Amino acid sequence: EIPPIAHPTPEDAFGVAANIQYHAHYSPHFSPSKFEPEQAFFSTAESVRDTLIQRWNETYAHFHKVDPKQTYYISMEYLQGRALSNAIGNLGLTDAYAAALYKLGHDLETIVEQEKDPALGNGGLGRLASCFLDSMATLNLPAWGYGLRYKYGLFKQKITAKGQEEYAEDWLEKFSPWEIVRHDVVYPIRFFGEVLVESDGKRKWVGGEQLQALAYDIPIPGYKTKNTISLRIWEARSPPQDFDLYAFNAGKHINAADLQFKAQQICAVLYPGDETEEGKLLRLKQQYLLCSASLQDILARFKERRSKDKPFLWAEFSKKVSVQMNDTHPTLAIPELMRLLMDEEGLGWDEAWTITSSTVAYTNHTVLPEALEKWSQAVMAKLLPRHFEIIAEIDKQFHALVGKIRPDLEDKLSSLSILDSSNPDKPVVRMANLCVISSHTVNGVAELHSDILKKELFADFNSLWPTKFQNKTNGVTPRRWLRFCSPELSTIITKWLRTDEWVTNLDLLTGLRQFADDKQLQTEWAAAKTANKQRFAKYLQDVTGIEVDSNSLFDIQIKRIHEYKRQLLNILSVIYRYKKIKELSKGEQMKAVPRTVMLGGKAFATYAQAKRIVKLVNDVGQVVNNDRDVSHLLKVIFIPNYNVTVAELAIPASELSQHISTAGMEASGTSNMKFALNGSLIIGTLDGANVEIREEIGKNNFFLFGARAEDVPILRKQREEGKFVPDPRFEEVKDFIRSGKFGDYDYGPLLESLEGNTGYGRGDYFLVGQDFPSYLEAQSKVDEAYRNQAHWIKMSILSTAGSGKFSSDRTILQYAQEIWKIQACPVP
Ligand code: 26Y
Repeated sequence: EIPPIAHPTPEDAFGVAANIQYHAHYSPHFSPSKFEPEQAFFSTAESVRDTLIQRWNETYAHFHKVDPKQTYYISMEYLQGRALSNAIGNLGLTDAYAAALYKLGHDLETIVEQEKDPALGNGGLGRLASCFLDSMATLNLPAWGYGLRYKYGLFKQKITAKGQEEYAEDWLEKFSPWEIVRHDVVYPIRFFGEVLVESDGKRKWVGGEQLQALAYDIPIPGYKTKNTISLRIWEARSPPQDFDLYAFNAGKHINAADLQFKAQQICAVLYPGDETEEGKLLRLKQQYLLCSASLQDILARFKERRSKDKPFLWAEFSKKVSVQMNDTHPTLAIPELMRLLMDEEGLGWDEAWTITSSTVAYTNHTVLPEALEKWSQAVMAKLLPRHFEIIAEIDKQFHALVGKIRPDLEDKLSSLSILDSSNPDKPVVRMANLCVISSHTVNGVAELHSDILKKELFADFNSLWPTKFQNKTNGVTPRRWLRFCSPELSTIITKWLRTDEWVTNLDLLTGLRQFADDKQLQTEWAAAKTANKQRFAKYLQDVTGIEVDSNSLFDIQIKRIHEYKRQLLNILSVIYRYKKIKELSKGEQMKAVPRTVMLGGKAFATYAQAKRIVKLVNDVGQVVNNDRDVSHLLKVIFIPNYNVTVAELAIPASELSQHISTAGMEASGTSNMKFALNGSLIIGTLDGANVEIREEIGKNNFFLFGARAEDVPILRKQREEGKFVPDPRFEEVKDFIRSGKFGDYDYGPLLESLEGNTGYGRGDYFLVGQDFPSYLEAQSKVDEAYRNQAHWIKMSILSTAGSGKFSSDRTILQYAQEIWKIQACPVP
């Protein structure tokens, strides 16, 4: 009998240390002479991975045995953040690893900081996917994630005198200890070629380019449960030489190295620039690779689980499988499932359609027209000829259906159909319409957003299929976003609630309300916030060299830089504040509330206006921070290279956070939830999930301003009619920038976007001028409120106390019950 392998246990720091040392010696990645933090990180991670692999295997075996219905979450993006502290936190091994590392001459904090933050996503949508995985595992749900293994994630942002500069982020530079390559999980992927009709009428996709998708698994541990699920990411590679040479020979002689290189390009970068045709094609290849590999894998698992004693029935597929598409990026899952069922498995159209349309569901994350995906029909037909046929057939059948059951909608078909050929030069495939038509459920990500989907974007679809549309308000994982990122506040919460069950039952936070006036709690709360502020101040000093006053109000806006998110509104008001402080007498200055305004976020590399905003924030900072008349009352800091790791430091330190998008434009927002959870008060518009956050934590604890979503079109129209009269303070600030006060950079195009009556990039489409006065008033209320520290702390406690709804556990449970129809499957 071979004895079982010993795994680290919480009580056994010596065992853990031995295990780390084992990996340092026998899984070496460095020369053996040193055991510095970097080496210590990799061996620690490998030690943790042992436990993860064990649990991953047990979970897989258990799911296989029970054969429950399983969900597959398909997403082009994941923003996992660092894994080490999260993994040992979820496993309950933090103290054991801290003690073990201490015995080995290291401290856990330093070791944790060695890890690269894998940024396989852009922003909110990617981070949401990662929070969802954490909740799926924690709730013991049979669910998996599928994604792509990009070699370079989101670029690294550096700020220079020119503004934002982008650098490649090589998260795999020294390999990732968390991924397990699955050499036995490989699927063929085809591009281009043609569709042949065989003698029996069957259609077959042949020829073209062939490559392979290779699986890597990243184990995702749940919190305080054995269940450990998988994020399976695909890498593209060219097939071995002796694979199918048909395509090879049909083309000319391409040498193998070329092919290898070409295959590697597919997963080279997260978001290839798609200004060029080549870039567009690459992006479509990525989407197809993700969908095809994932669906082949899903079908294989379905068959495998049903094959032994109970042969599988295709009719049972949607009772065993549910597929969630994270926005339209994985839409090709629809025609790919149809193709696999018909062409590979021999099913007829009707059966394949019934299966597909009862399996897939679609989440919409944006109503911005420029983010709604449309693919050129020509490109699609060339790259994926069989899929284009299938899409056209789905569209044809949809037209027939409308003619039959809703003839009154026939004149709307031009906007409802999947294929849009209205512009004969550029016929396109509307991916959102394909998703809505083919999915059993479509959901938005906050109440307001889901209402807009039903009433505006998908209004006619909603009248056709009213029960198809749902809302699933986003959430965030309380593990990463409170328990682990603010241990100080967590300890206080646990002490006052007399339980740590809030970590998996976030509604328990309401129990803090009864103590909101308690002086003792307020003192402890303020101390924890101060500690977090000091920690972040030290970080800022390290990365920017700017000294920050930890007693000032920490005011933070961190998110992607976008005109609709209105970082411009923020910085314009900062300029106004700067001017007013300069006008104050010494006596008046004594009464002013010192503030540190921090902004961070990446601008898409080709988004010129967003980059100008980054530049302006930095230029304003230069002037304000070096002006000795004001710098004790106001500092402006651009937080460089914003990512998950920076967020984990910034959010716990924040006292005020800004969620100030033009109403109706931010689908949900999720950082608003993280800030509220950490007791940071929100200044914000009635947009996205702000609406629900304000309801939950109470309107007295929310600094509201700005136009409402339903008024936005009216206000834009009034503006077009020349009826808008700008506030003099708004004009004053713009003039101040024009005067050259912030340097000689040409801010013309940025300021011009705020002028005129109409036109894209003009006419103040995002209503900055409109909302400026009410924003300034809300900011004054913030200052007023901050003067009464006891009251501010009370509001901060009430903010945390009211955040229970925004746990991704709640969100995922709703998806599980109302869309996926899956049940928990805990490993015994
Ligand atoms: C196809 C391409 C143009 C594209 C690529 C990425 C389009 C959109 C995206 C990403 C969108 C995104 O991150 N949306 C955000 O999703 C969050 C999670 O639901 C929301 O909280 C947030 O409001 C929304 O902007």
